[in-house]
Amino acid sequence: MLEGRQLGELLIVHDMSFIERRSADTKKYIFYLFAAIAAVVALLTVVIAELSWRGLIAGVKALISGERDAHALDGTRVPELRPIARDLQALVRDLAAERRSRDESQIGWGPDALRRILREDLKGDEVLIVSNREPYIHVRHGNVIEIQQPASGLVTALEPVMRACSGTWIAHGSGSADREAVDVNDHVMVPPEHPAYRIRRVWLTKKEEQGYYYGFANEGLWPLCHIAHVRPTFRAPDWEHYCTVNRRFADVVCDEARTEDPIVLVHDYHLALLPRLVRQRLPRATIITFWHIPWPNPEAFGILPWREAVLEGLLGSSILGFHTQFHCHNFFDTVDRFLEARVDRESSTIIHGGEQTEVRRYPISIEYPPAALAGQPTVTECGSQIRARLGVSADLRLGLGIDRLDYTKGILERFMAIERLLELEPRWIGKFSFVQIAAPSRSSIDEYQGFEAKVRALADQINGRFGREGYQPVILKVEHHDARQVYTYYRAADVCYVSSLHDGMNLVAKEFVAAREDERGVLVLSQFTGAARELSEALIVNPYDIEQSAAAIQLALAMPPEEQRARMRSMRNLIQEFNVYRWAGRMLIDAARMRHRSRVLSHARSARPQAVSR
Ligand code: GDG
Repeated sequence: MLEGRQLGELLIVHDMSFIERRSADTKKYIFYLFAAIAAVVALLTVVIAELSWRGLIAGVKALISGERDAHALDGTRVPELRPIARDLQALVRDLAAERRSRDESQIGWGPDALRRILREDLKGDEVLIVSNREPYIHVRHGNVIEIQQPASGLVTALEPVMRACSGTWIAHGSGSADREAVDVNDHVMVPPEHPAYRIRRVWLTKKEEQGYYYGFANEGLWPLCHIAHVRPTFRAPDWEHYCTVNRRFADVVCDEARTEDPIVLVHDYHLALLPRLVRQRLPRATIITFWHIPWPNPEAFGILPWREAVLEGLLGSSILGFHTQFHCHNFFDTVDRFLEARVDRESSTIIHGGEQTEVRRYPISIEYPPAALAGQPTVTECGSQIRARLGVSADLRLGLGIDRLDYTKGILERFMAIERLLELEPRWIGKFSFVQIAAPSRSSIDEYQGFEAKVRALADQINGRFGREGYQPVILKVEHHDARQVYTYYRAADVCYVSSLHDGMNLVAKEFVAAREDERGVLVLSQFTGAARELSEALIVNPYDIEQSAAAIQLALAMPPEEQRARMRSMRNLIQEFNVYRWAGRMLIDAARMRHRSRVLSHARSARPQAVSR
């Protein structure tokens, strides 16, 4: 029994250990089973994640190499990766834009390049240009409406850009037949021969035009910013009109904008308050303001009674452009002096009221080759045509000046230099004449009327002194010429003298060079123009120094053809390379970069809370 019991117990013991062993085996089995399942699940997760990541990386690689459309990544099947994918897309676009701006010299700068930037970098975003001056003016002469292009550096530069970009150009409708030419929305398509973009005209009363344009802009800001020793005039009612008209332009910009983030290109000193006014109503707009005239030092600017308002207006811009670095520095100094703002010269930025403005140098240029050059006769024929038109002998050497009739252009100093040349080198009497084309400008302002009278009087004095039957040393033409005629003159001249007392850039200097396919002719250029910083092969003079200027004209008239050619060739290369499309393209590329950055930032912000909630 015992044995049996023992056996039984043993059996029981045996059975118990068997059961325990069975249970341990089961546990182990379950453990391994779970471990195996966990391993498979982990493996699957890794594989899926790896595949997704590879897909993402492949997508990114494809994007970077330009093989794949940016939107392809939106389709990534892992929802958690979508915000990252979107940020990466934006980053890649940003990098591409940066890469393009670094490779700027590799781009063939023309209308197609601008269109490509608009299409690819800016995704066809809306572009609005705003300026006081319109590119085409409808003028009534009896029963006939004539279309004129104004003599304006701003129009010369922007018109080809706008032809390439389409879009809308908002400007003051100043012509006597402008109202007759527009549709019910105040739009008119231009250029008349091949409509490519539209003008939206802004209407001003005579009083407003008088106060805003002639008064504050041209009797106040224009002399304030140019060191030409004409005292600026500031009148409170003019300022009121300036504010009213800037608000009117801002209304029209917001009215024309079809999107909440258009690119608004604001031009010049007539619209200094506009950037801030537009920013308040379209906070997501990219506003690029270009100041076409010099920016003075803080002492000079500081006399403006409304200096803070003007600075704050301009700082509504995303980007503010000047022709030269010198003017950018003057602007930094001025803001530093008069506003509570963080001025960072290192990064060329100003932070004011929590908003950032980039201040940059964009030297303006011209279309190359200029449209007005197409179909011109040869240089020799142009020379003969112009001399025949002037009624002078075929071998008369010609000097040339082309300007708006403006006291900043140094026309009086130019004539004094001609007079001095004829005193010092009488051999030129009868053999050399200077043709001055002076397009009437702002003639309702007293200062301009007085200036015209002085210019006419000095020309008469020199002609009285050195002229004779059939010979005038100074041939003065106070009248508007069309652009083709202007270019015929450029081609006919031996010397072009640009003697500005102060000038943002001066496009006449660049046009003269562009007109000379024969690589002949000499440019005498004032050191106080923005152009002198680029065209160093010109004969650079101080126009106040009459002796030096006379000597430079003498040097120009005596310059051997090989030297003329070498200087011209170098300047022509520069203008060809840095043409107006590049000027506009650089600003648009910078705008694209800025827009991409802010999109990346806003994506990053919106992606963060999403990730947490999941
Ligand atoms: C401002 C800045 C800056 C002249 N007469 C006639 C005529 N013109 C054309 C010239 C040239 C333009 O006008 C003048 O350009 P500028 O650059 O010399 O001068 P602003 O008008 O003062 O221009 C200046 C410019 O803006 C661009 O930023 O360079 O510093 O002051 O294109 O050819 N054109 C026609 N008839 C004329 O009688 N058609």
